[in-house]
Amino acid sequence: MTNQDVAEKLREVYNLMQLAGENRFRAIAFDRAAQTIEGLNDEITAYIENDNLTDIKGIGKSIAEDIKAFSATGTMPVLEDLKERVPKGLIEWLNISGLGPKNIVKIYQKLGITEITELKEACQSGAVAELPGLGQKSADKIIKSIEYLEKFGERARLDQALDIAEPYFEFVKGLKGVKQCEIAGSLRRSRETIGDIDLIVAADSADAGTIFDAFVNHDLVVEVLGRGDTKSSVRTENGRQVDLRIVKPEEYPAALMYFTGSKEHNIVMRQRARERGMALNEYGLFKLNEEKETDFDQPVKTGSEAGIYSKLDLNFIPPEHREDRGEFAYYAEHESMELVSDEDIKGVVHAHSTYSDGKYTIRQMAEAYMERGYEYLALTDHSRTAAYAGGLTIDEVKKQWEEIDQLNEAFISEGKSFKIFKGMESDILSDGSLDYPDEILAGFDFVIASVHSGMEMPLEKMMARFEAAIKNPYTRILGHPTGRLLLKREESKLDLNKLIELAAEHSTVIEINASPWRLDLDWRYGNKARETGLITSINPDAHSTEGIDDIRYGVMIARKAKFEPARVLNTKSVEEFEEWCRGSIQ
Ligand code: DGT
Ligand code: CA
Ligand code: CA
Ligand code: ZN
Repeated sequence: MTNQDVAEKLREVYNLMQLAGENRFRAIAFDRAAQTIEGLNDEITAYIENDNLTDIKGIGKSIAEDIKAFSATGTMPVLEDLKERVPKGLIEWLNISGLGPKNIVKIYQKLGITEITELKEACQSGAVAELPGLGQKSADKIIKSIEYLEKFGERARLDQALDIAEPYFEFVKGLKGVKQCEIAGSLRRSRETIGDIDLIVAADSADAGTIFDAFVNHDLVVEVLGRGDTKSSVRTENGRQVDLRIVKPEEYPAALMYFTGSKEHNIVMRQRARERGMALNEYGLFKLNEEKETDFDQPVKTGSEAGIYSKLDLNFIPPEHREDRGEFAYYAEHESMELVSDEDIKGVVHAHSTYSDGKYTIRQMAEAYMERGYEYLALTDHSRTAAYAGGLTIDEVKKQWEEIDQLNEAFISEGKSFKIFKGMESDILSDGSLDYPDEILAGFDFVIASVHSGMEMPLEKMMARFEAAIKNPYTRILGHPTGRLLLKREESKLDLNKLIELAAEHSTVIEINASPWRLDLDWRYGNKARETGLITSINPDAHSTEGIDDIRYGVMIARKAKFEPARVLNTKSVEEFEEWCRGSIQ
């Protein structure tokens, strides 16, 4: 039973409670508990064994009992009870934007339908429009949302969201009357998936109309979802919703902070404000009056986000750390945290060539990296068991080594200072062994060990498999540890806290796979990684020359996971990387 398993169960309770019309605060307690458990640095099972679950912030007696029941029986009485009361199909309705739990229950009770397809029909037939408090407009909105869900799903990957947000941001920034503009929301926080895109603009209200006109008429827009005095929403070509909010210049810092989130971060900020006799909301920071209410006539001068943090006895918290995962304790004490950035990355680790499933030759890949200013390419084609990906036989490995030697010599004679390293992405076989005999493994400069098959093993077997791989002295890096494909394929069952401990103990690097499909090691384990001194490597897993540019997404996630340059392998210079390969430095 992993922390993730427990969190998912608690969230299921939360969703069902909303539909069952349970007390809202009781429901939210389950959501908060799920969030806390996802962020734990230790295994929940240890708390169960020691019978001290209630030591965890936000876990009360009753939820502790539920967790214990889940651990003992695989379910919880509260969940079973809810499942009997709430029809299964309704849970999916929560994904329909503009349809809250109250209306879901109303439609279900009056019309007796539970499937999304039935709901769409009921909206089309006029049955939903006749219900009190709903109407034709609501029904049309529901239809649109269902069609949108059918087509695009709820969330987008980071790269898809940036592809829309960046051109939009550049466009809005240049409009007349825009004094300040920023991308807010989950995208500013560098989350790995994005619901909708939030833009915040500071402008005088006299200019808002023309700014909104330009916004809703932009080329990327396929549908205008709403147009108001302070907010407009559009749907774009790739299905993403973009919200634009225009605020008064003096409200901008607080609005930017509010709409950057996260919700959990905002809640703590508001508490801190109250503890200091102030109120924080999306309009600003204000003094409290004698009745302890927000006194809008007494704004506290802040000037910027940093100014707000400072009034609440905090140093500036970078957006990527605003998740209520330890940032308050840290930034109360420290002015800043050193974080890796794009410029720190010196070399490219984890790339494929035509020897396995890459699109380009080794030389073409090397030249593309050289052009981008990198010092080295640590090439890692697939190993022989990965036949579907053109894994290399022992003869092919030897041939590749020869070619790399020749290329490195050629670079020297061409006066290019660039080096290719002989790496391998070896499959971790189901028993945890690597894919070649030791005498071949010894010939590589380094080996990345990755799981590519048997990803649905039970937790214990999977952990034993990884443990064997980590303990193999030829393994220097673990590749994409969870095997997930975001919004497409689930993660393998893994105890990641334990895996990080093991890897750190054996000086094994765990990569952050920078492909926007993967982005694991997940940033949620950043605190654990920091605590154990784990080293990562920001690896594009490039199968083409364009794939290299994915490094950017990996850097975003590494920053969110609190990695400083010294704990990122590929910030090493070519000489340092050579030494690392020889095993003389960690
Ligand atoms: P997303 O769009 O699902 O990827 O995630 P966000 O974080 O961008 O969420 P979104 O777009 O619903 O709202 C943007 C920010 O606005 C969010 O991060 C925090 C703030 N916010 C929205 N609703 C609430 C709320 O009910 N309470 C608080 N405290 N903040 C909220
Ligand atoms: Ca958003
Ligand atoms: Ca939004
Ligand atoms: Zn791989």
